[in-house]
Amino acid sequence: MGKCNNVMNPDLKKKLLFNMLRIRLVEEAIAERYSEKKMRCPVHLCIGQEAIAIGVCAHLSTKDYVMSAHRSHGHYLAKGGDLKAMLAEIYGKVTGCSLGRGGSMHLVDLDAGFLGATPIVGGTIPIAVGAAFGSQMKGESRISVVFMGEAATEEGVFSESINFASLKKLPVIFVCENNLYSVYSPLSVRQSAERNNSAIVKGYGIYTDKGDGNDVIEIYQKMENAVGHARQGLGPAYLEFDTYRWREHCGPNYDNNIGYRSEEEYLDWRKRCPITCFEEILKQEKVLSDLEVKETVKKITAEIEGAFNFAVSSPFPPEKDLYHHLYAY
Ligand SMILES: Cc1ncc(C[n+]2csc(CCOP(=O)(O)OP(=O)(O)O)c2C)c(N)n1
Ligand SMILES: [Mg+2]
Repeated sequence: MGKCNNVMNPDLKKKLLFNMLRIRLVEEAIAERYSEKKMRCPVHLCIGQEAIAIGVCAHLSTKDYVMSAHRSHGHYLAKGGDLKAMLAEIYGKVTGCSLGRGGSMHLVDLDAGFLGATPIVGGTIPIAVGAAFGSQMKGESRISVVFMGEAATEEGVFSESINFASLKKLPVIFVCENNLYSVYSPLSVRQSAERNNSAIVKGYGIYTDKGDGNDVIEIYQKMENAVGHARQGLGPAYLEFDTYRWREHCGPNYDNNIGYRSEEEYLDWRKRCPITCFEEILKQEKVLSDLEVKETVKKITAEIEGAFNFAVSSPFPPEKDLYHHLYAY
């Protein structure tokens, strides 16, 4: 932190902060209510990683496409996905964004340009490349962005996808959230210490950049360059940001006690909270007051409360529709 660009419009900075805060409050509310056992699908929370979703999506319009994977709530909300429909989906209700059939790991909001998320690690990378290929063939100006965890870069489909994207100079941006772990496996048991994703991707002829995934301004600026590159027709970009998930891989709890990572490491990353650090900077710059934060929290909390009420009071899909939407003919 501390690289906050003073020439940036204060309203934009506050928007970035409050949008991160909204994701945090939504996920904390999910975590709080999860033990009621009314949300019956697994949830992969992105608490601690909110800055990447917000810094990246701030440069996208509704007509641009975004795809994600299992940890997708933040990406869906940052792209403008409907909160009520997301919560209803997690509750398995017919008003959900996938009609209650998919749960947390299958979010989609076509009106917002959120093409979808699926939990097959690496599975959405070629789909985003295909979407970008389609846009290029139709002469459309939109770009496609795919969010992935760092483990997805270990999948064969990643190499095939970046090769094809580079060959065709497709308007696609690969955004890698490197949170150091794949479930309980640290990078050290999965990748050689010499591995350098940026160098690998650069070797395919692709624009790359990397940075601090807990610094929303740095992400915003790096994405600005990547978007400029892709929108000018210069081809794909790969951005990698270091970050850390605070809670267990899957579920609402903390799991540092089980031994795959240390409490010390976790506490170190908590000190680098993307939200509180940025809030402090904005207060020091005197563009943000305690009262403004309080009022915003109140507003967001009311919105979340309303969305949970909508989800809880919505009906389940009717039994007669059980066999609908299984195959597309
Ligand atoms: C092809 C495939 N292999 C394994 C899994 C099981 N799995 C689900 S999430 C996950 C971890 C992925 O780690 P990463 O991509 O770094 O994302 P993170 O969970 O850290 O956000 C794994 C191995 C899967 N869903 N798909
Ligand atoms: Mg990871």
